[in-house]
Amino acid sequence: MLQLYGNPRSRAMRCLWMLEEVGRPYQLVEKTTHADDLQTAEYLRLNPNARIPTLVDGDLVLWESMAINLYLAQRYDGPMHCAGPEVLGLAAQWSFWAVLEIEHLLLNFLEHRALLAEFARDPSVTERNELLLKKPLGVLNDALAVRGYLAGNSFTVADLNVAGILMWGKMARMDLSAYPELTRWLDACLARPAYVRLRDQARRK
Ligand SMILES: N[C@@H](CCC(=O)N[C@@H](CS)C(=O)NCC(=O)O)C(=O)O
Repeated sequence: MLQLYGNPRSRAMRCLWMLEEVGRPYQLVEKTTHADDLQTAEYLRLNPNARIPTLVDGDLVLWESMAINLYLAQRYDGPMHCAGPEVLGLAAQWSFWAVLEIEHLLLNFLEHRALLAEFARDPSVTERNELLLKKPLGVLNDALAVRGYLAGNSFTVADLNVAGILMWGKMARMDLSAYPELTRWLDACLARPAYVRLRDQARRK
């Protein structure tokens, strides 16, 4: 059975979301981000970066959340399967783009808006990051104005990988009103039953 190491309050959430969309049986092996959970000889053999998530599928061990999701999309038939090289290319494009252009800025924004202890929050960081995000979020908004989803007319792993990062903006209550197409699309992605199920499970814990 597929095994995913991680927890839903981390980047493993986007892989759990993908696993739920794919609908194959899997086991979540709970790992926190604490060093004593990750810096063990056993886990370092799976992921020498000592980070989560990690996917184990038989003899294959994969780390990097975006790669895990692109793999799962190719591995199984069904609605999340990339229908052709164009969809796969677009999914890779948007996944790399999201990691390189928005992930760090959004995580940093979330930390300084909500995650850090009050005394450690710096409003100048959120202000700066909001400004730096204007260009990439504009690019995303414009792409979504042309077609409803990132790699065609239906939800694919491209949408999941980008929305799996943009959900941090929602969590941080970032004002996204300047990006109406993005907002419409993000709300549709985050209303998917697979995501809602996981989010509700995580809230109950
Ligand atoms: N680029 C990696 C980043 C993985 C990552 O940084 N995971 C965090 C949790 S969200 C982690 O394991 N942190 C523990 C640490 O850095 O010590 C991915 O997308 O999988």
